[in-house]
Amino acid sequence: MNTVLRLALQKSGRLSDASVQLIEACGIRFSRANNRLRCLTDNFPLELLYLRDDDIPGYVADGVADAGIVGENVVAEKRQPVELLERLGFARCRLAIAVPRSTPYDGLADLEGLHIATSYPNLLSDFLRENGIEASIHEISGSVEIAPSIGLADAICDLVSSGSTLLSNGLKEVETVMHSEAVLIGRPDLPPEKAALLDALRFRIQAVLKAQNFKYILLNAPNGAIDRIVELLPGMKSPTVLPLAESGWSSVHSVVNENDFWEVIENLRAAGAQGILVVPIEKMIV
Ligand code: PRT
Ligand code: ZN
Repeated sequence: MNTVLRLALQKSGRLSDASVQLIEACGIRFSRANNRLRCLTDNFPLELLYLRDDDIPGYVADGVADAGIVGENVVAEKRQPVELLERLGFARCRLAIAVPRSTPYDGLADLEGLHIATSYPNLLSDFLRENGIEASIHEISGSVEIAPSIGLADAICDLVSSGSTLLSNGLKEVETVMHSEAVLIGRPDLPPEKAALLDALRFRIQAVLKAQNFKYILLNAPNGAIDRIVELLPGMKSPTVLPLAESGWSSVHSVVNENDFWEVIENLRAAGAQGILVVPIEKMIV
């Protein structure tokens, strides 16, 4: 039988759409029939399993799935023997401790003796132990943010992204326990044929992620400005410089990192660049 790699994705939730989009951006085609919990892809030896996110680290550790896409927070909480292979850059959030806005808070010592409600008892107890704080942990599985207002806890430890849920529940964020994003995890002991498939998938994922961080840039400049412009645009190896039909002018092509994009553009304009075009890159193989 041909080897197929089994990849676990969240069935429905905050990770689902972005996980599917990432697989599609890797050029892998599939159609998911309604409510099916597994599906084979058309043009890559890959089977997708749709699971609850909490179950993904365990299924990967047990070998039911070979790899999975899940929040780093869930991987850290579940403490299963899986390997973190790639950070995927979506579903960014933080696990944070929050107290009612009316509670004075000057630092970690103020958590001493409190009852803290959370769905992340392992991560919270590690954090409290590392900081020498004795507090009691009340594990609940959902709606953590209402625990203080119904008298169930003095504080909470929950995921935060925009902060608006805390705000609307009269809470303030006081400590960060961990930062998280979606990650690709894998079984450490994959047989060689499956390991080769996982490597091929990772290669495609890396190309997609790199492309997301870079833009392709084209500009025109007088020849006298080219040296300075080339310095500002290192590119993948070095920028391409082509003569324009108008003598004394050249066109420069390169890639630029999303993070320092605006600073680079301003510096390029100051150096004499004109007609700057910036276009997205679909895949980037370096
Ligand atoms: O059904 P299943 O068990 O699969 O899903 P789930 O309900 O357990 O998880 P889901 O879909 O809510 O979240 C999946 C993953 O998304 C999490 O494990 C995180 O890795 C990531 N993620 C990113 C978040 C958030 N941001 C987030 N804001 N998960 C949950 N939240 C919740 C948070 O718990 C709180 O209730 O959103 C609220 C806070 O959001 P803000 O924007 O108001 O701060
Ligand atoms: Zn869950």
